[in-house]
Amino acid sequence: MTALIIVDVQRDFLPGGALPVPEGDAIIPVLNRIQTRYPLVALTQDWHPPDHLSFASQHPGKQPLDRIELDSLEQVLWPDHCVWDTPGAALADGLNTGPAAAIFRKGMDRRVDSYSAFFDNGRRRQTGLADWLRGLGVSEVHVAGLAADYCVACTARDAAELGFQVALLEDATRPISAEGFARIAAELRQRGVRIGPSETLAPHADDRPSR
Ligand code: VGL
Ligand code: ZN
Repeated sequence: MTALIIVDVQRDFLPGGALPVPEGDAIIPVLNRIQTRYPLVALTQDWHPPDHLSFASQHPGKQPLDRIELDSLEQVLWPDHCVWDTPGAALADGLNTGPAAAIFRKGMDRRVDSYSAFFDNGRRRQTGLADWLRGLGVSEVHVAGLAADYCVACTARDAAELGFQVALLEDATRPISAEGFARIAAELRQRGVRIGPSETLAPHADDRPSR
């Protein structure tokens, strides 16, 4: 079975939000269209405490996009974003969340960032997504959402490493940096991740198991 994982399609990552991804809103109609072609859909939410240490505001003298070392990991500093239970952390208004079976939240530990939907960046803790997918008989995952060069790429990389067949739906994601995504896309392809348009990669309606 193939699952669709929709990563971090939240208000703060859309134009006008705290950490806007250029054209981030353009993926919403695509996601709404393709979701129903999957037998299983999971959503993720970036979900930070107000004092999360990925926020530049927690490090006097630092600016967003500066890099620091955090708990012996390199950390990009971000504007305050996706603070749990605030409007900016809400799923995008236009996103149809009806078909989703579950929402996995990540980034709650103040001391470590969590780009991947599977693990924190230090790989100390799992989110439970891998076991949940396996328990439901999923062998293939398709990844979409925001941002292509951070949370979407890390989710695709970890899914491949965990043994899932992986596709990244390029028309259902947008990067913060196009150059950054080009670099990571090459690495993902080397790891066996297929990257292409949803039209060719997403299952066709008649592939769905009958109910
Ligand atoms: C993300 C930066 C910081 C993402 C989350 O969802 O790609 N990027 N937190
Ligand atoms: Zn974040």
